[in-house]
Amino acid sequence: MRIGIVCYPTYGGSGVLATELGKALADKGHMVHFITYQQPVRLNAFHANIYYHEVQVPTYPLFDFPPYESALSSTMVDVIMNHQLDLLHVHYAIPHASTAYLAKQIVGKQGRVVPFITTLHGTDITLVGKDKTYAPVVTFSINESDAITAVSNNLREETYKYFQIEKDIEVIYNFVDIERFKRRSLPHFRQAVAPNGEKVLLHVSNFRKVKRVPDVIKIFQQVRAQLPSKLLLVGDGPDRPTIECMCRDLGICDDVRFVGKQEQLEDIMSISDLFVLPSEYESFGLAALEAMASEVPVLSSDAGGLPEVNIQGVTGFLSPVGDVDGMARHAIDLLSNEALLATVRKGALEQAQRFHINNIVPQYEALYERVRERA
Ligand code: GMT
Repeated sequence: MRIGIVCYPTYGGSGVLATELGKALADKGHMVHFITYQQPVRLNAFHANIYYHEVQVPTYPLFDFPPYESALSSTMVDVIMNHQLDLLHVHYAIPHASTAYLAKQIVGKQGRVVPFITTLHGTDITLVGKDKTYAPVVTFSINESDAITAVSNNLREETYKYFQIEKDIEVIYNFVDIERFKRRSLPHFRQAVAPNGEKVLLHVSNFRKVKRVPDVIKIFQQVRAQLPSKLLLVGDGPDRPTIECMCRDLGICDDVRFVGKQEQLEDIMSISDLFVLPSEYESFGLAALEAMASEVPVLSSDAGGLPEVNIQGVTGFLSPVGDVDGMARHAIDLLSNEALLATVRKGALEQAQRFHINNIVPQYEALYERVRERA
């Protein structure tokens, strides 16, 4: 098939998932055309079946807000017509679903039928999408999609709760490349991060409010008081200055490393003992799944779709949002009990296998076939 993938090219989960999906589809022989405003972070090597089309947004003094959506729709039209796309798969509803709808109408006038699939990822529904400024367009464009998928049952339910959706939303879980995230022994790296055999806690996010990064610091402070430990913070975002201040105020800067937007996440996960994700909401928690594939247990909140991924006592531990003391207690119990740690690490890997890329990508391919037949 000739598939157009539209996503955010950034470090966030939806862009990562879309890029990994495109790469997997290309490996299976499909021709994949990425349409984004920047090269996606994980699209970092040549592949004969992958094409990249950058959306150019010309500016003009009249525009306080350059019309990105128009530029994106026009690029979609151009790629559909010139590369004979069979379908578009857009990730994150805003604004990708409405721009795909417009592109579909335009090519329809030229006699081409190109269905589009919208995959809902999380904040496009639970945070931004339900804001009344966007809600009418989001509702309309989701309903106009030829198929809709959500990355967890929780996100599916949230979508029906907040929007008048008239169509079926299929759940296709996020996936992980188990081979890529297979835990490896990296003694020199581990030694550099934790020279005295400290436990290594890890958090990966975009440092937005929804991630509750201050809770990560509070949990770490309690763990560190009981067990020699280090904290690695991967990613960047608006809460970082607050977090840095917190670390200084608590006098724990020597044990906390901000490592920025790292691409070699699998190496960092390979030297970690516990992944911490105390989010206010998480439709799925892709980074937690990647950690589990690296045999890293997950300490998370029980918000949103996290209980579908992280299983209490099996793959890690869950606590109510904001229960920092409970999370710290779980972390200390786990990290101070080698036998329990070994069992939970095994449980994490087994659970990650359920989300194996080889199980999930065929679900998208089957959906593409059904949508094409119906078009
Ligand atoms: O985590 C973020 O806020 C980024 C966001 C995105 O769209 O890039 O992530 C969402 O999509 C991911 C991939 O499906 C999910 O794993 C994340 O749980 C989800 N984030 C939220 O729901 C907050």
